[in-house]
This record gives sequence, structure tokens and C-alpha cells, in this order.
Amino acid sequence: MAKKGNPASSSKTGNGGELHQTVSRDGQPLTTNQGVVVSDDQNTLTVGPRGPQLLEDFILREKITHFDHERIPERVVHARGYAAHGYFQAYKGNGKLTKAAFLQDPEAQTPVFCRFSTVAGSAGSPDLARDVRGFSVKFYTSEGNYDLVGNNIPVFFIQDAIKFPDLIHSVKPEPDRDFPQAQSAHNTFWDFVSLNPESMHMLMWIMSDRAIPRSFRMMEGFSVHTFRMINRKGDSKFVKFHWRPKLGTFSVIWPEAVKINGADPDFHRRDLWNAIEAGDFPEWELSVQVFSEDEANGFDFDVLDPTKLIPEELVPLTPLGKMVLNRNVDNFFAETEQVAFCPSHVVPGIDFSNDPLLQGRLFSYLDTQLSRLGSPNFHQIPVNKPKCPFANFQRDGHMQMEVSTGNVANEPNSLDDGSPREDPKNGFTSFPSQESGQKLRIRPESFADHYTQARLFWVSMTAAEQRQIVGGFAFELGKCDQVKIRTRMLGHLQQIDRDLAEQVADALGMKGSADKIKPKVPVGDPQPSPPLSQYSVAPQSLAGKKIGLLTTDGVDASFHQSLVKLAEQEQATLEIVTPKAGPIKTSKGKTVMPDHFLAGGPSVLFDCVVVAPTASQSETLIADADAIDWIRDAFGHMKVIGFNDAAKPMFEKASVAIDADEGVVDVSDGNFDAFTTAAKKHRIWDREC
Ligand code: HDE
Repeated sequence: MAKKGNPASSSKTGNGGELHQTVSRDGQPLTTNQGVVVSDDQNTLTVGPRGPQLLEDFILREKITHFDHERIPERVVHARGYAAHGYFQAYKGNGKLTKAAFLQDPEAQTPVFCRFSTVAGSAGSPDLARDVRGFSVKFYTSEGNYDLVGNNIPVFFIQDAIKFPDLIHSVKPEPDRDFPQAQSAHNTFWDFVSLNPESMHMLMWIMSDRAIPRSFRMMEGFSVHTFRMINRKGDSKFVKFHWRPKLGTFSVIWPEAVKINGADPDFHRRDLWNAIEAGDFPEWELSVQVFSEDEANGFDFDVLDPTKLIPEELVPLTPLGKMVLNRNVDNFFAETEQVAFCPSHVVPGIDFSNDPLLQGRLFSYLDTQLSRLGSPNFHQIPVNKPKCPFANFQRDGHMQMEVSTGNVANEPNSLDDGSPREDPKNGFTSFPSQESGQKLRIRPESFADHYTQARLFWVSMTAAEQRQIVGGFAFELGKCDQVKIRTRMLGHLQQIDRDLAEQVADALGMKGSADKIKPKVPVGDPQPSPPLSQYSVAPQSLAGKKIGLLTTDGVDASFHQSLVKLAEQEQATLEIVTPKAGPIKTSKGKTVMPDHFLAGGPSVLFDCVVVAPTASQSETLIADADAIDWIRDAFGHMKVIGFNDAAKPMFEKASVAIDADEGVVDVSDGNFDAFTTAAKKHRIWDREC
């Protein structure tokens, strides 16, 4: 990726569009920031070899001062994130729906920058925290930058922006002790949400495995809010945006997440980086649910309420195009850290709804960028800069990068005919919706049902997904030491589903101790909506997944080759784990470099595993606790496990029966058919029953 040879070179998008200037300093002497060549970068200027330092050492002072200011404030939420470049391409013209140019031409590729994030943790927190994931996309369109700043969960905790600081304060580390980090499993969070029944729907999603995705590449994205699209004639429709990953939507399970956070805290960022470096470009389909204002008025929930989703059975998805991420960043700070998303960045053809959470966000993001990036000129930072021309009379400010010419910095003017002018025909115009009413601080009655859609989510889950949700609630509430919070939550869960409430109460050892809660409106009895479940609709595939092979020096060459082929055929990755880090030789003498040594490559890092030592090395492995844990964990995490003859004693030691179920497969003869069929099901869910 590094551009060699030129002092400055430009990165290109897949479609050849120029993205930004990178600086290579190959072959140049080391200089100060003023360009003065440095003769000695190892020693400070002192009086004699053992004497005091001199204040005049401008080389030392410049270097240290710059270092002292290297950090900028991390994002107040979504601090931990990772991003990549790519492009968006419409499938066809969508002129009937919107005039937005980037959604019209199927031949054109619009450059994008996409950042995924967790919400609660600091920038250095682990990737597998239980949390909603941010899914932000900046489209560098020909009509200006459009930011679609969404999440991987289609609803949110609160209905009004004024509650956001309280929500975030409750989930962040408690202010006196500054822990727990990147966790909702503590008193203040559960106290807040249990006092805000509007959170119930979101809590169901957060306690499900949606909150611990397998990979950014296997995550859906949602706008959460309703937006408007407007066509050339000025007709408007409401829309909700959906991103669907080509690989399908998959998650890890909680016991895995806990271990992955220790084994590889960068699990998600490493996965995205490696996939893109390998040319295995992740892809998502962008769709919208389109509906008129009249249709919206007929729904039994309010489309302006961000705690509600629109079931696909009610409004199906209309695909608009695809996004492909095909280039890693050149510099994490310059790009991923400095990228500034604002939901208020829209282009002609896209407009806002009156969702009160969205309306608050339209203010918040610009404000936060000013304090985070420190200047109203943050739009001039390469990753934020529009790739279409932009011109106005805004001037000066900290870190102004542009040298404006001429004596005119006002509009209207008659002194500079070439200066920028308004364009009433093509410029952005807001949809002229009729708005009237009293000034009030009041929640609409149409926002009052907090339980029906929480129940919709529950009844749409497979039995295995329901078990994970119960486990999620039990874990989190178990970390609250205030019994009053637990009983309040159990009261809410009873409104959602009696069975759910009972299972959670049982897991907590608190049967029969739920608070009595009276919902404001009767709770509905919705029909399941299968697309809400990950595993009702998951593709049976190994694409994008990782097979781990635990083996040893002398591995059977044809066995190894069959697995390499299998991974290729299934578009999966094979990674080799060996007891020690150094290279091994196959039975035919070929050198193979392992990807992990055993203690650094536990089986939690893989989607399915094969244990195939040589007979002689199996005796050593049997005495290695890491090797036995490898098998035990894989079995406990419901993974499909292949084994050869030599591995059998290890399974015995791990107390995993080699005929336990369809997911423990003898692959001694090098035939992986049964293994592959089982692994494509992702997990052997029945193992936990
Ligand atoms: Fe954000 N949010 N948010 N948010 N949000 C930020 O902006 C805020 C909300 C989301 O990758 C901040 O640049 C308020 C919903 C993402 O850089 C801040 C409210 C959704 C990202 C902010 C919300 C989101 C942010 C922090 C309630 C899903 C990461 C740093 C009214 C639709 C963007 C920053 C990135 C980031 C405020 C609620 C998504 C403080 C006030 C709902 C993906 O401005």
C-alpha cells in the first residue's frame, strides 16, 4: 500500500478516482518541520557530555512539543472504530424515488469511506464488547458529501435526543470509580434503562448476539430513523435504510466473546484489514423500505419513533445498489480518527423526518466535530473533503489550509463576477412539509407502546437465539448488585413475554420477584418476522469464515492440501496452529509457516476447527493444557470439529466424545464432505440443550 519513490503520491479508488495525497519520505534526509536537516537525532544539546540541557535546542523542543500534542479528544461515544475505503454503485436509476445523483447511474462508482465502531468503550477497548455497532458511511458524491450514520441494530434506546447524555453517562464507566470499561453490565446502565421502558425493544437486540458480531463483514446496518427521499418533480416518500452483508449476518456467542477479548482484542479490525489485504473485499447491499405518509399513518406504530422498526412483511426492501470496501487506510489517525460524520450532511434528493432523536443528532455531530477536531475547517482534512468542487465565502479559522484570493469575501457582491453564486434550480431545497402546532415539551401518544415490538423481536427468534438472549439478560443483571433494579427489569420482561421473564428470573435465582408494571397501552401479540432472526435466514456457507487446523511438524501433506483446497473452494480462510511458532515441515518435506502458536491461537479465533497432529506429536499435545482447552472450547462453543486418528486420545482427555453429534467428524481419510456440510450450519446449536 505504501507509495514508494515519490515525496507525495495519491491513492486511487477502485474506479480510479483520486482520494487523497499520501506523503512518502523515502530517500529524504530527516528534517525539522521547518525543513532544516537534522544532524543528530539521538542526543540532546547539552553543556559538556554530562552537563545540563540547553533551552536553545529547538530540535528537541519542536519534536517533544509535537509529541505532547499528538492526541486529540477521542469521540465521546463510538471512540473505538475501524474503517476502510471503497465504492458505492447503484444497480439502476432510481429517479422515481429520488433525484440524488449517486443513486442514478449504474455505470458510476461513488467513492465511500466506511467506519464501524462500538459505542461505550474507549478507543483502546476490546472489539467484542457487548454493544451496538456504529455503521457510518460517507459517500463522496458529485453533489457533495452524504453521510449515512447508522447502527447495526434498527432501533435505539431512547425516543428523544434530550435523554442521550443520560443514557451515555449511565453506560460509560461509573464516574467515581471509572469502571467498568466497555460494558453495560453494571448498576447505572440497568437503573437508567429500567426506568425508561422505551428502551425495552433495544434491550432485546442488545442482549441478543447481534451485539457481538462475528465480523464487521457479517453485520447489517440500519438508518434507524425514517428519512425522506424526494424526486425531481418534488414528490416525497419516507424511507428507512438497510445495509445487508453479502456474507450473511453472523455472530459469536457470549462465552466466545469473553475469551476473544483476551486472545485478540483487535479481532474485528484485524478481520477487516486482513480480508481487504487478501483481496477478499466485503460487500453490502443498500436497500430502502419506501412508504408514503398515508401508509405511515395506517401503521400501528409511529414511523417517527426510533424505538420502532418496520417489519419487512409490512414494507419490503427495495435494493438500490452495493457498497464494496476495497482499500485499507494508509494512516489510521489521518483517516479513521479524523473522519467526521454528520447526519446533517445530506445531498439534494434526501431529507430529514421529524424523528425527535434525529433532529437532535442534526445539531450534535457538527458541534462534536468542532471540539474533537478543533477547527471549523475540519472539512478540509483530506478524508472529510468533498471530491466535488466547493466554494463559498467562509474564511479563516484555526488551521485554514486554503489560500483564498481576491478582495471579495461577501455575497451578494458586484465586484467579482466569477465568485460563487446561489443556484435556486439545482441547489439543496428542503421538502416543504406543512408544520404547525403549539410549542410543547411532550411525547406523542403514538410513541407510548414500549413492549409490542420488543415481543415481536422475541417471537421472531429461533430457540437457540432465545437462549442467548436469556443468557445475556442473566449475565448483565447478575452484575447489578441492586436487587431493586433486577426486580424492575423482571417486571418489564414479563410485559414482553412471560416465558422470557421466567427463564431470566430462574437464571438469576429470583423466581417470583418481578415488580408489577402497568403498560400505558395494551401489549400486542405480533406474528413472527423471520428477517429479524439471524439464523432463520442465514446462508449455509463458509464464505468469509476461518477454519483453524491444529497440527504438528510432519503433518500429512495430502491431508493439509485437501484442507487448503477446501478453504479455497468455500471462499474461507485456513489458518494453521502449531505447538511452537517456528515453521513446520509436511510429510513430503514442504515448509509451512504456521499462522499461530498454540498458546497464542486458541480455538475461539476460528469458526470451525480440525485437530490433526501426527501420532508421535499427539503424545506431547495430550500433556498440553492449551491443546486440550482448544478442543474443549471448540466443543463448548458449539463448533464443528474434525479430527484424525492420532487426535482421539486428546478428545478423550478433553471429555469430548468423538461420536457426540454430527459436528464431531472423523476426517482421518482426508474426506471433508461431512465436516463441510456440518460447518456450513455455523454451529451445532443443539449441543447446548
Ligand atoms: Fe450518535 N454520536 N448520537 N447515534 N453516532 C456520535 O459524533 C448523538 C445515535 C452514531 O464513526 C458523536 O463524531 C446524539 C443514533 C455513529 O465517527 C456524537 C444522539 C445512531 C457514530 C453523537 C445519537 C447513532 C456516532 C460522537 C441522540 C444510529 C460514530 C463522535 C440524539 C442511527 C460516527 C461523533 C463515526 C457518533 C451524538 C444517537 C450513530 C457525540 C446526540 C440513534 C455510528 O455527535
